[in-house]
Amino acid sequence: MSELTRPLVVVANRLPVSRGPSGWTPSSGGLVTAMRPVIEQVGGAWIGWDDDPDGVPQRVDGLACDLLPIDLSRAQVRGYYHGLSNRTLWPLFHDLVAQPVIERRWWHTYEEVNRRFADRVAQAAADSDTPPMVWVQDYHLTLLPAMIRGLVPDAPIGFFLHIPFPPPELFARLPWRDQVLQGMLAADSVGFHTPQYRDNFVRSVQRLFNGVTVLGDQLNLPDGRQMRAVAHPISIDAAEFAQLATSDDTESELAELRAQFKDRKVFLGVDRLDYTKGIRHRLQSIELLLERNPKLRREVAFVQIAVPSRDDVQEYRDLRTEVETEVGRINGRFTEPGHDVPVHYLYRGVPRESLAAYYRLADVMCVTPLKDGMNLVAKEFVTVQAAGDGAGVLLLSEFCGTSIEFGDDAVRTNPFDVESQSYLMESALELEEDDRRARVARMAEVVREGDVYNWVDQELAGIERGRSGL
Ligand code: GDG
Repeated sequence: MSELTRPLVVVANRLPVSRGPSGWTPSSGGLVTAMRPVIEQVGGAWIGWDDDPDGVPQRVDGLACDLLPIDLSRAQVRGYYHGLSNRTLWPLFHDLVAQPVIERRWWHTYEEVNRRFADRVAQAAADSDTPPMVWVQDYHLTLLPAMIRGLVPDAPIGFFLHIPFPPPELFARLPWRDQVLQGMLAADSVGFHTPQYRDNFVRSVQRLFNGVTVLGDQLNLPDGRQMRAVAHPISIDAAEFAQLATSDDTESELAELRAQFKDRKVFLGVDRLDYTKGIRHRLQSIELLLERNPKLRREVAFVQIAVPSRDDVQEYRDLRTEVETEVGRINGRFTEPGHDVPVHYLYRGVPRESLAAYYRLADVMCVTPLKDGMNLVAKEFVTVQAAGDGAGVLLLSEFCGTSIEFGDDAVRTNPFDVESQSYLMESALELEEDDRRARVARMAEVVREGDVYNWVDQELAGIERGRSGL
């Protein structure tokens, strides 16, 4: 574990807690799990937007840090979150798989909200004897490192981008490209999932600013400062998922699912309902597959778990309509009298044990985004499969960060080529069982070796190193 000598302040769009029937609990994501031991060791705070009408408690059992909420007005949420973050930056950073919307008033709100976050960091720093290490997460807060640098000059600052960084010629379309880069460059270390995103960032900096020199990971800036741009692939808590894979609850869910899908091969998709995830293209491939192979209409089932996401945004509501129309059309065309429908569509999230049971059940896991920073579903799937001695195939888009780590052990697909993708789905069913099991085991080993604890260590050590100019 990282040897931090100062308190840590994490800044993210949301706070890492959620309110359930039995009160407030830490959220279940990997980032929160991995941060827990570090925060327990050095103490600190987490700053994030909170919209709970009754407010968030200052502490929640199981998370040893102060929760410092930021409340935003409806107009701020519209401009900063739904607008600039999710309708401008999100599509632009995902290689324009949807058209970004450029709205100057959103930009002003984005600046204003980033400033609110920075002021909160400054307050937290004022309460601490030594300047804390500040670790900023993601595209909602790109301006924050520069703002914090102005308010707390001695704090080591890190920034991690959870989504891709686009090629310079796409990034250059952003009217506020200089401000975004200046914001990020003020950090001591800026982290990306892959060397390609990192290089895109560095090339954008070189294209837009004169006098920047690059030496390995280090950038020497015209004002004499040095900082680092690094590739640190995020991951999951592999041990926790391996345990979940064979828990009693998962086993009993799995037994029910196996009875439900008896004698059928199961293809699985698990995604937020987002246009970057390639769900429509996937359904089109399924349609072609069933068109070509009447026999498969009874022999396979496609389960798509589509977790509701950003349904305040028009593009996401449109996507839902398109996906549901496609599911209806496939089932309408290919359901045979007296038999079950080929596509099972769940528009909801499921509990973790059910998710693990679906991962174990799947014969082919379809992770086919058009663009995805990393994609943790793929890592969770191989981990759960391997723990259950499974032999499921991972059909994996070449346009996500995970594909770099898994190489040819996944069946790699170009999701834009829906016809080839439909043939790959077919051939996935034909791989030998021993081969499939060996591939899963190798991919799970890759995940085990680079789990989320490892990622947190790399990131925090990188910030220290960036700060000290090493
Ligand atoms: C962003 C980047 C990057 C999904 N369905 C259920 C459920 N999930 C959980 C999965 C997984 C997480 O949600 C999704 O993570 P992804 O990485 O796949 O995708 P994004 O949400 O788009 O995340 C991405 C990530 O940030 C981290 O940097 O990898 O590229 O886009 O953990 O398990 N969890 C439960 N029920 C569900 O139905 N409980």
